[in-house]
Amino acid sequence: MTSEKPIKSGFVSLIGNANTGKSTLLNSILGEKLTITSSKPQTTRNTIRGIYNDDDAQIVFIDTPGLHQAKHRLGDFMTKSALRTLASVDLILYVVDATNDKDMLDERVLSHLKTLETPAFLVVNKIDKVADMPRLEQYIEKLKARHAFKGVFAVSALQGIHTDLLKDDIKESLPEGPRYYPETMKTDQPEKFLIAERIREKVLDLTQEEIPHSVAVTIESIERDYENPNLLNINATIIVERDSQKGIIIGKGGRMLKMIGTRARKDILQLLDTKIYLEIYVKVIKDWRNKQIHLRDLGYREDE
Ligand SMILES: Nc1nc2c(ncn2[C@@H]2O[C@H](COP(=O)(O)OP(=O)(O)OP(=O)(O)O)[C@@H](O)[C@H]2O)c(=O)[nH]1
Ligand SMILES: [Mg+2]
Repeated sequence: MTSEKPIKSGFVSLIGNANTGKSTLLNSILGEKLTITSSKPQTTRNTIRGIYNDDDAQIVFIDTPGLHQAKHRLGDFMTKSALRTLASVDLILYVVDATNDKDMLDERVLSHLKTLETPAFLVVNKIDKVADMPRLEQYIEKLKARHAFKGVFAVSALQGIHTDLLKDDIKESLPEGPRYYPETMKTDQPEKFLIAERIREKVLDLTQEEIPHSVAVTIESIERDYENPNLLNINATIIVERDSQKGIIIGKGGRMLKMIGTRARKDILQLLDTKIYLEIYVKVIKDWRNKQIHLRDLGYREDE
């Protein structure tokens, strides 16, 4: 072994209600887009590790699905897997939306935090959108009275306000330890997952109402092109729950699917830094969100 100087390292879980900006915050601290984000609630469905490295620290962030009242087995899986991460991490970042009063004082989360020994930072996000600062300060006082947070931060994940400060304090709070992952590794997720998520993000951006929640994406194959080794051929499938949804995803004359494909291709090109050819199919699996067997096949596994 080399005589490396000791570093700070540990695991940090991001939890909070849907849409509070957990994934945006993670991407901001990592300095690049790892997890997808959207204005629709319940964007993140799996727990995803994002690994931050510098000379004197390694922080393994765990982005989790937003907590919500589950109406489907999928939702149930999402909330359970988010909460399961909490007992075994070094630090919890409880992310709340400064512009949403209901979100700010969520009794369920606060009482759950009390049952844990894991220290927690309160992260009040989206301060760029707050008009009435004194009112926000009052809320923060109320929250502080409800739980002994180890730190309290008012940030904007989107604009990078105070996120460096938060990162430094996270580092400070971690124990000395090893690098759990190689320095070059950015996530525990395979490339296929990251690609599928980029496609799902475009569906979330372009569709409304129940469609975003009814969609899953799988990658059937990724192959280097025989004739052009700089090109990757990617075959993906968008899965929906009903025939009518299939119609919406394809759109008039295939226009919607084309738009999804064009936007996803641009994004995946950045992710992989190589040219790609993207072929997307659309398939109906009736009521997949409520069927254990489909949830497993689509990567929403209880045991992971
Ligand atoms: N104005 C503002 N918007 C933000 C900020 N952070 C996140 N957002 C927006 O809030 C929305 C939700 O962000 P996400 O990062 O997807 O939220 P999340 O908590 O991961 O959501 P789930 O995965 O559904 O639980 C997106 O439209 C973001 O652009 C912020 O600091 N300021
Ligand atoms: Mg998210």
